[in-house]
Amino acid sequence: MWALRGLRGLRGAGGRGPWGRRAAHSVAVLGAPFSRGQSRRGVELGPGAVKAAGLLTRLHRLGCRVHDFGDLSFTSVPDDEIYNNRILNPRSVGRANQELAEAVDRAVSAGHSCVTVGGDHSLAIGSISGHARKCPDLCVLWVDAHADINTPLTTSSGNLHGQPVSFLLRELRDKVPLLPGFSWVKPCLSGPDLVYLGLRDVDPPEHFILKNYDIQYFSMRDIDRLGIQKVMERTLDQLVGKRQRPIHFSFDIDAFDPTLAPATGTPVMGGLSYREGMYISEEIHNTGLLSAVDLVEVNPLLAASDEVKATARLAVDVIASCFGQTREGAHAVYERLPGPGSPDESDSQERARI
Ligand SMILES: [Mn+2]
Repeated sequence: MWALRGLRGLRGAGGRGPWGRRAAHSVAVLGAPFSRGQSRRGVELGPGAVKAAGLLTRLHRLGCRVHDFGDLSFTSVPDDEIYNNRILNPRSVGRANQELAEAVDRAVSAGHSCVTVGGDHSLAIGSISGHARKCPDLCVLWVDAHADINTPLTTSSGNLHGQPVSFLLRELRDKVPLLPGFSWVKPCLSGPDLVYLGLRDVDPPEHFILKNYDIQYFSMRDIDRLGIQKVMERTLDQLVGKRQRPIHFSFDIDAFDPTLAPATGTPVMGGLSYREGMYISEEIHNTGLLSAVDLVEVNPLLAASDEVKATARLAVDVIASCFGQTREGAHAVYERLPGPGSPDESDSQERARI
């Protein structure tokens, strides 16, 4: 059983029940203040910023049953030596992700949709692994400027936030060395279970992997060419067209254009517009199959305070759209339009006549 089983069969109905009311989501919100998958200070403050922008209230107002799981406190690993002259903080990243995997597994097993707020994108190793324990047939939509699929042998930065997907793919098993702290990680995805959206900064080895391992991706150029509607149609067709299964939505805030999301560590020009971002999230909601979300890479130390607020608000908008916020409006709590003959009105007219 996975979190949103009750919404099955509502695809195309805007996620609403037969009476126009939304089925309530039960949502666990998990803060993951982790930054050691990359080298810039501040991304561990992301969960605080996104919560300060009103995440819990927004979900509550949408009619979700919200369970605030607080922030994980990750075990610190002293003397985390560089691995193979290249990989930074392997034991810290391995350990934090092991802890996150357990938390996500618990949340999903308790029947919640799990929202992990990062933190850097190395967290997807734990979040997807934990989700897959309960939902082994899950699929992943990865929205990002980057493919994050370097292996520890192809990375040029040594930062593990650029490598999480390589640890998750079965096809790359024999290309990825065992890092200290990673012995618990078991690849849980195959190429066809994954689609990328928003790519525009892909390293040559990553491009080689995408092409040679038959991984579907829609770069920003593809979005320019096809339009976001067609791109989402093809994406969902591949992931859940043949069989319904839980969706893991892994959203890096740097997928957006830096003019919209400046407070992030590796911004790249030419990203998603606000409307494209909302459309993607709304379509994910409309499947009725969303089971877990990662919202990562908001870094409050890398921009001015109003820019940080705008970036965090954008993150909240993405998550809210995943859980039923619509741009055309909704009337979840509004059941009857008052008319001249409604009881209150006739009482007052009666009184007026007397
Ligand atoms: Mn990323």
